[in-house]
Amino acid sequence: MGMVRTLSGIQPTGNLHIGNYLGALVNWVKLQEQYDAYFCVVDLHALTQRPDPEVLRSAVRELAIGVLASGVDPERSTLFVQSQVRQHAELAWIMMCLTPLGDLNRMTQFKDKSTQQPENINAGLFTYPVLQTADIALYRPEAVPVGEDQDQHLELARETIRRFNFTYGGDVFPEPKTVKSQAPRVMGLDGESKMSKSKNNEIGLFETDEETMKKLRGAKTDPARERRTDKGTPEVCNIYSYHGFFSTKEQRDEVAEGCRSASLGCVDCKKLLAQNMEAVKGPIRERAADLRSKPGQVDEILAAGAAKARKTAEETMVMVRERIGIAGGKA
Ligand code: AQP
Repeated sequence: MGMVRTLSGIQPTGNLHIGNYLGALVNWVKLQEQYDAYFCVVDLHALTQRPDPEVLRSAVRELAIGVLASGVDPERSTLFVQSQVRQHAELAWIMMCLTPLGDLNRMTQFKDKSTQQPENINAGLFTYPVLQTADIALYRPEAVPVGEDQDQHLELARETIRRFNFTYGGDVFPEPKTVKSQAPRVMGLDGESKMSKSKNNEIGLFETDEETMKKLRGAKTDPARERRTDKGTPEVCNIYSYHGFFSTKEQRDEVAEGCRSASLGCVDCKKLLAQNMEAVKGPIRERAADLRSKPGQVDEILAAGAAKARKTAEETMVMVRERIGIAGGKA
């Protein structure tokens, strides 16, 4: 029996941050060991922000480099760019005809994005979750790893997939279950919203430790610690939550104790964090630099990934077209 399939995507909308790394990439690297894994750079989704074409082209490449440098292995996983597989757009239209407007009206990400880009509230922003449904359905995965921010979209995808199976009699699509990572919602440096490429609250995966420390200096901590001698509560401090991902148990205990007793100042707490983050980010940055020096190799990986993805996607589309009665099915 073949391996169970998984699929996930990531948007080329800016620099990768530690929220993407902890919430998605760490999980992808683990999943590729047990699953037939498809990972996709979703450039069609990025069009909702109307990026400059050159900026988009280089963001796609940079993102692919970041994914590879984080440990996604092209020998084990299929890494590809969404726009290189035309079937995504085809299935999106079919899924759109199965998605009630009312369901899309409930999507909170649309409301957030409309506030973020009030001058460009385009239809793509509204139908974004339907393209995401198509991205998933096309590969018929049983498991989809995402952060908490994508829960609502995943639920919508499952409902639409159920509706397709019910309407067209079938077993074309399995219902994908959500796979949560160890860090489903990494908060931004503001401590108020999730870390996000577009919110200017992120720690970049490729940043040096000096750059990270500079950002950490201004980051929100426990508001009770106004002065160096104030005692704090680590559980309410965003910086302490980052220690949870990057520091050892022993270090975390020391930080917690130092915060409660005020024997450790916020600056030293942040320095330790920056140092531990660097131990993770440094090797990733080096691998990324190496990949940047070999653009041909990255192109080859993406071309091979797209060829494999197209084959799987077309197998699905032949079944779909046949079921719904349009040209290009087996019948
Ligand atoms: N803060 C986060 N904590 C945990 N997981 C996160 N993810 C994103 N932010 C966090 C997960 O990363 C994967 C890829 O995300 P994406 O870039 O495709 O989508 P996004 O959620 O739109 O990411 P951003 O950074 O917030 O981008 P913008 O600002 O462009 O919208 C997903 O699995 C996501 O859950």
